[in-house]
Amino acid sequence: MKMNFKKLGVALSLAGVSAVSSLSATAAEVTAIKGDNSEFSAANPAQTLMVRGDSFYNLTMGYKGWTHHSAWMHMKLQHGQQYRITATATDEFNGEKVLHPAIACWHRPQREGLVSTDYAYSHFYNQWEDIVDPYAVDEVTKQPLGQMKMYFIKNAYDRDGLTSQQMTEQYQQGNLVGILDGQEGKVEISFVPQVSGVYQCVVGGFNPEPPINSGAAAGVKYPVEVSVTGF
Ligand SMILES: [Ca+2]
Repeated sequence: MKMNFKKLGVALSLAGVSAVSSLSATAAEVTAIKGDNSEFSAANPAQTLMVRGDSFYNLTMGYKGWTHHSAWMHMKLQHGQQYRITATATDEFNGEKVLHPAIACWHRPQREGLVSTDYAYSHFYNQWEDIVDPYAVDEVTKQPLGQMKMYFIKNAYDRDGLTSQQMTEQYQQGNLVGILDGQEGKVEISFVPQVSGVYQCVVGGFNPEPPINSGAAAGVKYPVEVSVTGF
């Protein structure tokens, strides 16, 4: 029996060493979005962003958002002010808006030791959770970038006129918020920051309808006018 306990002790301490070394070796590899990360401010509160119709909720990404087919935005917001972010698809097909825009926002503090807003955590993103990791590196250069800290605020997608409502059970539990505001192709969210600082949002398309839901048209990015009020 004693022998067995000794062996067990050795095995446990080896497991401990292995856990520590694997922890330091498993940095999150984060992906650059610098070319697709627009700054919004009082001087530049409205811009046209380009997104794929299926970028916010995509089967091939496990129903998560597709980082490089969505558009990213970042801005400095003040505690206690109310901000409204509006996304409107501008293209029409046979007189209908078939791209349903969606938005998700996070508080993303920026200071030394934290990953810049020019990086997304992965090639896919969860649309409703905090994204926190103690150790991130650039996926290409392997340069250490610091800690990833994104604290979820809220999300919404345009549900008006949406006929393709197939959603997995997980997504029907209120994690993604469908908004009916009577205007197809448009969605908006508003919130009051609890702390002043940098906030980052992603804009994408949710369950596109024909003719942009399949074939070559599904691989195209379409314009979405995005505006922020409250600066
Ligand atoms: Ca709408």
